[in-house]
Amino acid sequence: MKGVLVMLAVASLCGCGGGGGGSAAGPSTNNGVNTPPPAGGISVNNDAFSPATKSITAGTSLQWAWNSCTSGDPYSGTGQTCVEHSVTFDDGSASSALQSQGTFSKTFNTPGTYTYHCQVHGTMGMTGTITVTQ
Ligand SMILES: [Cu+2]
Repeated sequence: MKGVLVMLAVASLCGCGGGGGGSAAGPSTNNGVNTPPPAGGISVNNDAFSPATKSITAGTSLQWAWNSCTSGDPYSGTGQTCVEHSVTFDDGSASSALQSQGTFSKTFNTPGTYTYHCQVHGTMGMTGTITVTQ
């Protein structure tokens, strides 16, 4: 029984075009890959986390998914642009990179209230709160 071709990983959904540019604050232009958040996940939109507040039980792994690519630059109005955002925890615990697409996951094992913000837009109100209960 030969000839059974094992499907090569179709997992290469890589849109890997953009290098993500160096400047910390500027939007980066690339092919625009948005990632829908999984059920129960959080969408990283331009200037807002959605939902901004979330309650989970201890041991839950949460995923943030970047949806910051738009067909028009949200600031200048033209072009395809993906804006860089971060999920940065106020307590200094593990956080995402400053990135314009992709995902970030974190598991919360200890009950408490965890606040986070975007490095770039936190002062504009791009903040979130995770409440972890037993
Ligand atoms: Cu941001």
